Amino acid sequence: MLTHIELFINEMRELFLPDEVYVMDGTQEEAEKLVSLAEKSVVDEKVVLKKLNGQEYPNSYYHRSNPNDVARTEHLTFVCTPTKEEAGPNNNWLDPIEAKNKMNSIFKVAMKGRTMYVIPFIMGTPKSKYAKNCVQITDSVYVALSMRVMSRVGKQAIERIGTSSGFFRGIHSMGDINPDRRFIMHFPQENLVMSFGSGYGGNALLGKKCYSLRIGSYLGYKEGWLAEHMIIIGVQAPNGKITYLLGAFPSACGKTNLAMLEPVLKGYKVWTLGDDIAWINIGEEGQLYAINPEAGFFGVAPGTGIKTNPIMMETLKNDKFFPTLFTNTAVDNSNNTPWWEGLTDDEIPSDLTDWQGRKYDKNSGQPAAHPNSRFTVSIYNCPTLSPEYDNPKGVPISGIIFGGRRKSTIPLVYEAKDWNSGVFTASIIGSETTAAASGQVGTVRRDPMAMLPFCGYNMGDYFQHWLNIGKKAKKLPKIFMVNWFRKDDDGKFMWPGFRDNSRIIKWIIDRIECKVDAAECEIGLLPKIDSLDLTGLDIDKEVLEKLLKIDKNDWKKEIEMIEEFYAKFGDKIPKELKDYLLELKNKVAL
Ligand code: SAT
Ligand code: MN
Repeated sequence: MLTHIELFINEMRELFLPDEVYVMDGTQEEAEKLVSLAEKSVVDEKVVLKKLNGQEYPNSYYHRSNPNDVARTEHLTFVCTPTKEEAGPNNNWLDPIEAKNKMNSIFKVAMKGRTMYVIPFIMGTPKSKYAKNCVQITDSVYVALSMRVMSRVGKQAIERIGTSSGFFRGIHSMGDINPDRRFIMHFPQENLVMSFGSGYGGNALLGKKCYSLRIGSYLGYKEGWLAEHMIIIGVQAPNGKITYLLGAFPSACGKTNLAMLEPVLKGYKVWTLGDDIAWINIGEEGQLYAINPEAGFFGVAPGTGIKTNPIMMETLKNDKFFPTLFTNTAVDNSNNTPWWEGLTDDEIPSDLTDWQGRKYDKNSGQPAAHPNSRFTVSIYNCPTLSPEYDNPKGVPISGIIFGGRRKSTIPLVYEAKDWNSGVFTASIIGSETTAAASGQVGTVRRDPMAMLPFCGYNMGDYFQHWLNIGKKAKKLPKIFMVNWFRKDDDGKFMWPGFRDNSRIIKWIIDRIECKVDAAECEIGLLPKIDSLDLTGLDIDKEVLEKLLKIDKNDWKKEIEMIEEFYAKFGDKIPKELKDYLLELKNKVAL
């Protein structure tokens, strides 16, 4: 009898009619073989991978994508639930039968002349009961190699699946990389994603946003856990005690930098467990435990440098894992290394090839690397990787930090009074758009829990699910909101940010340990200035007061925006959250 994996492979072979089928075993030898194949393959008129300078960047290869395929395409991403209401106003919706017919017709014969790669993989550490089994099909060797970095690919996944049919199925083909025929379709009820026409991370590495967040959040809703867009860190205090925290931030808020923070405070150290996704379960003693389902970082290159994130630079230069990929950065021809804006403070190298393969002209006014150019690197390369990263139980979570980029209104940090008001706080996250995101620069976009593009079901139900987790768990983490980006009247940042953010992390830990008092205000609990560790920081008391000030007029405007946002979800917004909003409205009206 054929196993369900074999049946799936046969079905895919008949649909796609590839010239060859290759099942990945996950070994280093295999990766070397696929890399050398990619060095000889031309896709979309470009060699798929080019070797970079191995002395500077060990195991590193360069990839250039089609210029039309450089980011997630949210308008072409669908959640195909039986009813539109289940997907909610936060998702594009298509009827599942219609969506499948559409995809099956564009998939037909799409791999003729190509190899079909079968990628068995596990999201999560193999011994964990929280880990999930998956199989992805793709016709891109670049995607296959990227999956090796980002997840646990190979035989162990096949063994774990055995004869069961209960694994995630991800079906991907590059097609002709035509943005008019590019679709990323999710079928949460069937544990299935179909993706066509893009090789970009979030569209094509189906274990990442598609499975670990959109499908994962739906599974969590059904099974009583949470799939979140969060970093996981362990903060070690001078006494050696490690406190595990989660952090959720919309894009362009320094999430990856926080995951690898080098605290300015003496004796503190941050251990990295994840920079993007956390799966949170109710574990021992009713406490929340988190695992990072991923095995690598798919990070934005521009802005990553020795000053902003030295740990990531070390990660990229580490030779532990094969391979590391750079996509759509520029290349410095003088030494065959990847280059991007913000890598160094020095002058721009004189002989650069830009991300589109052209000789770079410094005076063009354009960046040499694409603003969303990326590196794909194993988490095992990270020098601050927590020894607990592979713990099958995950790590016990004591605090959750939410944040956004706001020039006003939101104080530097505050604590929610309890779980439910924390859920409210997370549900109202807003962030100003930066040049890196599409749309108008500087407008506030609501992004609850930083999950708006990634929640695979109705966000109103998702809020209720968060409240329910609070009822089920016995020992809940404290919830905090931070805003590193407040500006003064001259438009200057008031808080130094970066490594100094460790001062706020310390306050958060002190609150978790009930070591310091806080001051109650309309929105929650604020630090008393003398309970912040400001050793070695030159900052005026007035500035700190402003950073921690609640301006009722700002909040009146904020509440109007929140009401507008909540209204989109109609009756689905839980009563608890509506009540909090009303209570807050009354408080700031006084
Ligand atoms: O590929 S990801 O979706 O993880 C990165 C992004 O575009 O946000
Ligand atoms: Mn992300």
